This record gives sequence, C-alpha cells and structure tokens, in this order.
Amino acid sequence: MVRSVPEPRELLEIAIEVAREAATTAYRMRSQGVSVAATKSTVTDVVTAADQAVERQVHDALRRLRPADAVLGEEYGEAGAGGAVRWIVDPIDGTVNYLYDIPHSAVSLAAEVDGAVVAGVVRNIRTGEEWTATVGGGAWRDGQRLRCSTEPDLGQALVATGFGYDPRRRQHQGRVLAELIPHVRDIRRLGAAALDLCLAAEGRVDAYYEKGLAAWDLAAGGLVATEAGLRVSGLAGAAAGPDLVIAAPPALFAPLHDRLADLDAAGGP
Ligand code: LIP
Repeated sequence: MVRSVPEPRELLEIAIEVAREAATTAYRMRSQGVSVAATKSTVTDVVTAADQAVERQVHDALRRLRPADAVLGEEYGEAGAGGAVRWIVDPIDGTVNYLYDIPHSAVSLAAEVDGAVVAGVVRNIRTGEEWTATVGGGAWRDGQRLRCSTEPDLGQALVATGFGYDPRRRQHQGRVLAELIPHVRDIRRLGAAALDLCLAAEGRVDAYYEKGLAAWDLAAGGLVATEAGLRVSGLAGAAAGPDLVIAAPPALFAPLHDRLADLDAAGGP
C-alpha cells in the first residue's frame, strides 16, 4: 500500500490554521484572567486552565483534519499512532510569562514525518507575530524571509538562555551563566524557548542555549532557527535535546559550544 505523506507546505497550512485558532483561545482566556490549575515537576512548574483547554482544542482540530496522525503534547502526552505524520504541540510555551501577563508566550506546533520535523509554526499569543518554516523552504515571519545574525565574535554576542523548574538544576545553570557572562556581550532570559529560538532566527538575539528542553519546546522553533541559517545541536555533535540545545550562527557556534562544554552546561541535575 502506497503511503501518502503530504508535502511540508500542506502540513504547514494545517499547522498555521490550528495554531491561529489556538492562540485566539489563549488570548481570550488570558484577558478573562488565568489561574494555576495544577503543578508538574515542581511547585513552580505550573499548568493553567488555558494550557489544558488549548491543547485539547489542538488535539480535536488535528483529529478532525488528519484523523490518522499521532499528536504529542506537553500536557496530555501522546495520542494516536501509526499515521505517517506526528504533530508536536506546546499549547502555551512560556506558561509563567502567560500567568504573569508578560507578552512573551506562544503556541508552538510542528509536523514530524518519519522522526524529522518538516513544518512548524510559532505564534506569539499577545503580539500575533508568527514564525513559520518548512524543511528546505526557509524561515519566515509575517511574510519576511529570515536570516540569522552573522556575528563572529562571542564577546559581542547577545545570548538568550533559560532555567529549569528544579532549583538544583537552576543552581547548576546559574553557575554556568556566571562563568559565561564575562565572555559575551550580554544575556537575555526571555522565558519561552520556542520564541527565543525564533528571535535568534532573525538576529534579535545572536544565539541561544538551554538545558532541559522537551520535544514540544524545541520542534517548531528549532526548524525556524535551522532554516534561518543557525546551527542547532547539542554538545559534541549530539542532536539538540534535553541535555542541551545550542542555536548559533556558523561562525559563533564553535566558540559558544566550546565555552559551554568547558562549563559542563549539559551536566548537573
Ligand atoms: C518553558 C521553556 C523555557 C524554560 C522554562 C520552561 P513551558 O517551557 O520555554 O525556555 O526556560 O523553564 O521550560 O514550561 O513554559 O512550556
């Protein structure tokens, strides 16, 4: 039986439609006031009713549009299996920002075929800025093709990063940051990996790194970053993943990578 796999462009159209509706729901629920519905790994790792409602909405929409596909989401895990496509969704990336009404949170939705992300969209819930990418099709924001920074000097680089919810991990990440900060222009802790990767994709920061990201934090934003010219990987050639994600322009990748390796950025709790 011939397996029909849609083109990345077709999957992107679906992702954009679903993500826009999801962002509208998240925006409306934010304006009505949000509260913590539950906590996960630690007391600061919160879930709001909006995270849950938006993920259910995305699941239902994808079930309607592509019934055979699997869906992996931050709040409800994996559902469905066996189709050619798996969707990876973070209903609200930057949940703490969303809770505090800081306009830096996003719906992130990616389509994966045979284990490779081929299409992705990241939509800022408050500003409506929308980043998209397809494999080999480039990265775009609101119709503009994106190119990452060309900064070659780590000492001149504005670097974004983040911290986990586990205090012991944050302590390790804080130590790494304390040693790194004298060697870069400055640091930005913005609070949403998917958006941080998109800002790096268009040079609004020069590079980004973080330990502890899950597939849903990384899938869509990682494709946008790669298609904008960033090298996105882990340490020593490992794939970008929970141990460490480094996203940097080719000229900046090695100096940042080597510094982070020396500082054991992928280590600790
Ligand atoms: C967040 C990431 C962020 C990280 C936070 C958290 P969430 O994801 O986007 O980069 O620093 O600790 O993991 O929990 O808002 O989906």
